[in-house]
Amino acid sequence: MSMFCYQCEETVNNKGCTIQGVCGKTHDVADLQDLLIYILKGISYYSNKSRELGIHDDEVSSFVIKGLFTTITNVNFDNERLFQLIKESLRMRDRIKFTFIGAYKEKYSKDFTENIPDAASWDTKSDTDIDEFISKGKEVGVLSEANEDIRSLKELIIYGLKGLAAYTDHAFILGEKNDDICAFVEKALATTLRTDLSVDELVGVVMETGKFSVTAMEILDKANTTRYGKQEITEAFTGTKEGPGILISGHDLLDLEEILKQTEDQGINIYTHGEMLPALAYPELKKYKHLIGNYGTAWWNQQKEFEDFNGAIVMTTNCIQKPKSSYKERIFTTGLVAWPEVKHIEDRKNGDQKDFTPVIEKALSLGGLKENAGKKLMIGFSHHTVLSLADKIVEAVKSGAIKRFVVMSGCDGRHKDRNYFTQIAQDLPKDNVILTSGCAKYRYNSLDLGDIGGIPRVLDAGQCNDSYSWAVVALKLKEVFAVDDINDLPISFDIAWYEQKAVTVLLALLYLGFKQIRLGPNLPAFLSTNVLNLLVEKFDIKKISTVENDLNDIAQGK
Ligand code: SF4
Ligand code: SF3
Repeated sequence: MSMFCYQCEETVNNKGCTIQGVCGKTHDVADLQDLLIYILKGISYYSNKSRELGIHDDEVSSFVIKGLFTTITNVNFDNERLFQLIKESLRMRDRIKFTFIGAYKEKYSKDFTENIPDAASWDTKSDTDIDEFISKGKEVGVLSEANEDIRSLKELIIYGLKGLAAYTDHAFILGEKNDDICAFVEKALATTLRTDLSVDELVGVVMETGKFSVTAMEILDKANTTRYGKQEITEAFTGTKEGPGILISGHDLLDLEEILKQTEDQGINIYTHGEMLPALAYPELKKYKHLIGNYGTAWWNQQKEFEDFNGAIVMTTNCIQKPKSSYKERIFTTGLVAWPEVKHIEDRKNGDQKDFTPVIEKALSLGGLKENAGKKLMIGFSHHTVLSLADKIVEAVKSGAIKRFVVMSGCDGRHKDRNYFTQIAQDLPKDNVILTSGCAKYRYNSLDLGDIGGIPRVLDAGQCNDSYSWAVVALKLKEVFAVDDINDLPISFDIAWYEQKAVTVLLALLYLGFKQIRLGPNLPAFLSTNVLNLLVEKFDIKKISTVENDLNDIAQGK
């Protein structure tokens, strides 16, 4: 076994990637990511202790958030960047360690003598030797926890934290800071180093991860709407216009905004891809006339779609796949995304914008795209929009015109069995409304599923983090219909998962008390039999079944 990773839905045989990742992650990258997570735990050990003394360090906390985000599926595939990041993590750990040791001595007039976990004390012998890091990574990876159930719960926490960190990072970038989230992340990471915790105690941390997942989605929602306004119902164009183009993928709206500003009046058309589609519904982004529309579908189609897009491409967050030689020269990464030998647009310095000049020059040099008609996609149904239609929706529910809402949020992926979600969308009774968000929607958002009295049968709230909207809407419906239990509402869940942000969304839903969630195509490989039984017992969670069975269950209110 040269590596071990089972954090995403496409892991080999739904057990684990052991030679190299299905995602394209080499075993070296996997080991380096394992070491990075380990050092983040060590940082958190000191950070958490410092917080107990009333001290925290914002820079260290932001580093932990970015470090977690870096290890999400399909973000960073670059050994060299990870090597530098681990060295930086050791510096950050020293920094918070000295702060803590000094503060401790000052408070108690004695030295701190507690047994320090290896994650907080291990150091490199030579900081030029990547192999030393790789072999340490092998030693401290997922399987270093021998107890299968404890490992399962700890990894469930860590994967939840990764997604939560991604949302938090996006919010922080837009100026929406929240130290409570950082304090929790550090506490939870430090907890995963403990060897004395029971299953029940770890389940408690899992639930708390759900609670802070809600907070992270909430602050990101606030950050997005404060800067870009509330989403508006928008007909998104999905064709192409003649002329040079830039395609922006991923989740980072600020990157998109800066590209829009830097390309104004340059004759370049800007297109969204994958999870960037909802950007077309925000007033402060759609006001740019050269933001033309959306090109392509979900991340896993990118090799074909990017090859066909004769323009420059920018990956702002996950999910990048191995770039084909046909477009390797015209794809760029930025932020935490990295692929070896792919040009990287460096971070903002001193509050300036990123410099997207290389992307712009590349787009202008390529000759451009041809005119191509495309159909329109209806987007912009965040909680603000949906609640503004509340009277109409409540009336439709009361009259029986809408019988049920089916939340089908989440991720898309390449497995053929994900056709299940297309079939469910097609075969649901015509009085059911699909609530979606995340890239899962590409399985059905171009089908003509019609509307119910002017309410489209697919309501798209936006990116995966906008699943938050469905929680807000459900809580509103609970109030309007005066039901005691949120599970008494006519809402079913059919969630598609792939990477760790979907784990975060799932934990948020569980924290909010939603039960009978169907999840698929596979249940996470990192859930041990006992942990899965526990989730089934507590939340009645289940794997998606056949289309026929699940439609039957949905019809019976499950
Ligand atoms: Fe395998 Fe998924 Fe891990 Fe990649 S992220 S190595 S595909 S489990
Ligand atoms: Fe999609 Fe990667 Fe998860 Fe943000 S872009 S939902 S898979």
